[in-house]
Amino acid sequence: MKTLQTFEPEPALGGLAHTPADRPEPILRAGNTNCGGCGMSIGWQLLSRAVADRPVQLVIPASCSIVTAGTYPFSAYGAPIVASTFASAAAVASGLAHAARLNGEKTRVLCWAGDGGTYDIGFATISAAAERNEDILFICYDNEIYGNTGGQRSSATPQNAWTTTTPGGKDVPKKDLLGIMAAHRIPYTASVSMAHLDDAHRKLEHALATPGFRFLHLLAPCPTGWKSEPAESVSLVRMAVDSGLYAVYEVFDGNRVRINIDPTMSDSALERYIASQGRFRKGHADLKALRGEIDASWRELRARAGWASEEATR
Ligand SMILES: Cc1ncc(C[n+]2csc(CCOP(=O)(O)OP(=O)(O)O)c2C)c(N)n1
Ligand code: SF4
Ligand SMILES: [Mg+2]
Repeated sequence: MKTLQTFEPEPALGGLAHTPADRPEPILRAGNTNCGGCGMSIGWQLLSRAVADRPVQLVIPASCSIVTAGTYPFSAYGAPIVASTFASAAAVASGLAHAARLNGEKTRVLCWAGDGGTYDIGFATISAAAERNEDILFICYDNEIYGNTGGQRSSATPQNAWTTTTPGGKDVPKKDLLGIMAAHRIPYTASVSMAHLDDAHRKLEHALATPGFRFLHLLAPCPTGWKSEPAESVSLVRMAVDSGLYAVYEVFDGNRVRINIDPTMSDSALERYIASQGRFRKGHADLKALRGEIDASWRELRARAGWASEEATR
């Protein structure tokens, strides 16, 4: 049964500001329409916990996340949300951040977008807002496909993954968006694992408190698109981290790199990660080649963090 609640805009402020008293509930309310085991839903719970009673405004471009909101006058969200086009999300958020500053509000402005909206279609305004160092926290929940429209490939889709537009498996690797965002020399760039809650919470807290453009990347399993078990979403992220596939690190001002989790580089975690997802079941995943690519990317990351190449501890 749906339990969507009515969203009543605050007349004097156009519905865009709220005080802590307005949100005694999580940002994403219970009874929303997301699939079971949706990593994006888990991401919202993490964000809600970090935001706590801070006043926030959110911009969400086209994605599963904006479908989640429901139809006016209902909303599954317990915070003010602007639904934007893909291309304008970071520009809309820039405007909101400037308005908040000029009005003397303490509101934090956040963009919450999928990989399609971040890596691909919205990238121009994201890059521009990052270059201007706008006071925005941009969070990309990355389910590695265009989930909302039926599971087409994005530039975040991993190599060999089956999608509706890569029926033989994607033939090029995932784009290194974290590296690209860090190259903008923004104050804070980090990857967030939903399987490592203390680290995730610390990063969200830091990102909320830091001024300027901050970028967080959240690997967000999508049971529907990944053809995985809903109950395994958090375990899948843990496997991705343990195997070295998902590097958990942060970059300050584009140059100081800190690795947060030193993975065991477990081959069995990598095997289980691939075997647990139907999107890799077309037989194209080459584990040996994947291991080689993971090792190479870790050599590079370790060098950037100032670690000796074989250093095994934090
Ligand atoms: C310019 C434009 N092109 C295409 C669409 C159709 N569209 C809506 S949501 C979506 C997929 C979004 O993918 P992503 O950003 O990864 O979010 P997800 O659906 O996976 O949550 C697409 C292609 C659109 N709304 N606007
Ligand atoms: S399609 Fe994927 S991202 Fe979209 S609501 Fe379902 S599980 Fe979540
Ligand atoms: Mg997506």
